[in-house]
Amino acid sequence: MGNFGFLMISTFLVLIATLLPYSSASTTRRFHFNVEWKKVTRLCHTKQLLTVNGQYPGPAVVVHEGDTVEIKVTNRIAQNTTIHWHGLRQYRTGWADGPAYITQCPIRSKQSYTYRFKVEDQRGTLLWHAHHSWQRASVYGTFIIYPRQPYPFSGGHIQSEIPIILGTK
Ligand SMILES: [Cu+2]
Repeated sequence: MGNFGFLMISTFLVLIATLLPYSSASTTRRFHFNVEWKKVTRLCHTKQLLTVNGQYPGPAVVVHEGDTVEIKVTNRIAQNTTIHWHGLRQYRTGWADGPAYITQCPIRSKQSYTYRFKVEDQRGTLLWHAHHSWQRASVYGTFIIYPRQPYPFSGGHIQSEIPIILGTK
């Protein structure tokens, strides 16, 4: 092997060593949403409520800036559905945004769709909600993006947090 060959291999190894820490640093966070009916009792009245995983409000999606997010949504009702990640910037993944008939076909009954996107250059408390017909009246939840650590405020840690979702019916 000549000097040139050795130089090429050395350069290649240095390149691999430089890139490895970055490729393994990214975390993928996975969630499974079942859109389903649930019997709910409030103030002595029981009625069917459209929910995700039987929860109202639905499950919180909690991620960190830089994470890849995979949310598999399974439609367990008779009507079509989709979920929209409200306020989230989709960089090069517009098809994962969620509005039915705008960025995707609706998820049909008994079918699933996996939303896959990376959360980049954004942080804070957002909202996800159903984006088909009026399902958003009860199908919604928080989407929390923590900033990269250390946190950019004094003390560097969170004392307490209470997500508040404002909804109408
Ligand atoms: Cu929205």
